[in-house]
Amino acid sequence: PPEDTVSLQHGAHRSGNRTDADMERWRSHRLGQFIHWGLYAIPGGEWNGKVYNGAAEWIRSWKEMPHEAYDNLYKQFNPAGYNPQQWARQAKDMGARYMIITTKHHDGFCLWPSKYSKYTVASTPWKKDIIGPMVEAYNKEGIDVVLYFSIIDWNHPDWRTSLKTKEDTVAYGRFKVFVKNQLKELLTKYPTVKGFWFDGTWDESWKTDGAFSDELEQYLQSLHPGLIIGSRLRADEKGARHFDSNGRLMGDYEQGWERKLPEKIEDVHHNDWEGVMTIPENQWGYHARWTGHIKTANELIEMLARSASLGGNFVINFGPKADGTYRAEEQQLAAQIGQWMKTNGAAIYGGGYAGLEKQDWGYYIRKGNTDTVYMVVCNIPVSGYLRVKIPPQQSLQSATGLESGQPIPTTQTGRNEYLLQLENKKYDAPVVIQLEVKKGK
Ligand code: JFZ
Repeated sequence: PPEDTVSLQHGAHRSGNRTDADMERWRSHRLGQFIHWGLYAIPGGEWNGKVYNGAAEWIRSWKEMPHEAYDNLYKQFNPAGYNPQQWARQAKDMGARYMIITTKHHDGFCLWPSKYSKYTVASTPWKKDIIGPMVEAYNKEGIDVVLYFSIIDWNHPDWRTSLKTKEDTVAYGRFKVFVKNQLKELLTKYPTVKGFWFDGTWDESWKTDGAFSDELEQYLQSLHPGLIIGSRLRADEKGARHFDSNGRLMGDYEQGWERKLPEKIEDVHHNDWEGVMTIPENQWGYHARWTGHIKTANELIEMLARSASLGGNFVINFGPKADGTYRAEEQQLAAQIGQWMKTNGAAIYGGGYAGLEKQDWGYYIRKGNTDTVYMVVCNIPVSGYLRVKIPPQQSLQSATGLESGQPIPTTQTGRNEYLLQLENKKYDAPVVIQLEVKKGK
């Protein structure tokens, strides 16, 4: 850890990762599902016959769409196909161990009937709570729920991006009370949730009030011991975000990996972290017309393996349609990933950094603190040989195909280097090999 050079009251309050059972559990999940669902699913990236090229959930900020038109969309919110049990089953079948749901995105629309706002599901033709049945259904499948909450609130009259006048400061003071009330309300209504996923914390108004972000974090964790909150909520009193002015991580894990992932362990300093990923290049909410590159199941599986190999969780985003059903592409990807996870999930769940030198064929993942190390082979060499380098004082005891259960032919070529020979056939998904690597000879 870096030397502290700045004296801070609202910087990091902990050094190193949390070691309690709630955090251990979160850390073992490795695969999560993100869901962006809200009023933006109704236009689905199109307005008045024109296509918005930005992220669908940002359409309200598009000059072509009048705010008034957006702000009346709630009158159409009536997702007849909303089936939380089916959503949860799909997530379970994909292999997700936790999920994150947008309770309120930047537009301010609440998917729960908040008593602090009129702009909620209660005012829509649907009338009913969306969040409660979702939490229940996912929990029934054994999936933990984390609540996404945007600090940016385009609907609230007291929300400000910056505080220029005395009136701004007074209004923002009221806004902070509102935020605190809504968060307490969510924890009270849905007591089984495991964490908050904060977003929209980059405005001047928020960044320059590090003390409030600190107090809020401590307040929420006092209401709900074990609650997990990523670094995105926090700023210190100097305005440094995620990492305080001494370079120490604030919050329970590094939450800056958005549509990008670390490449090496130094990028994450052995901190807990989580990466969130869209299936198209940059769409979170439902967009009727996906364009550009759409990730395949194998790409997402590779990203998942990379994340686990660097000690992080990987979260795949879904944007359900306004009627509460999923587009076919998302259903298919979830099923394909689930099929792979069924056979190979042992390499992912509870996996972490292995401490072995990275090779071009893919990723090493160590099972907890054990001698078991998995190789997730994503790039199959034309030679069929996979190089494995074991540090001195350690020895390779065995190499077994995870799916086949068969030993992998192994030749020692150097002092502690081996070539593992893959069966010569066509592979249509990453292959996993289980190694036993013992300390001592
Ligand atoms: C935010 C939202 O604006 C977006 O709509 C979506 O909800 C996403 C998950 O979060 O977008 C971000 C947040 C963080 C970064 C970039 C976009 N970032 O850290 O680079």
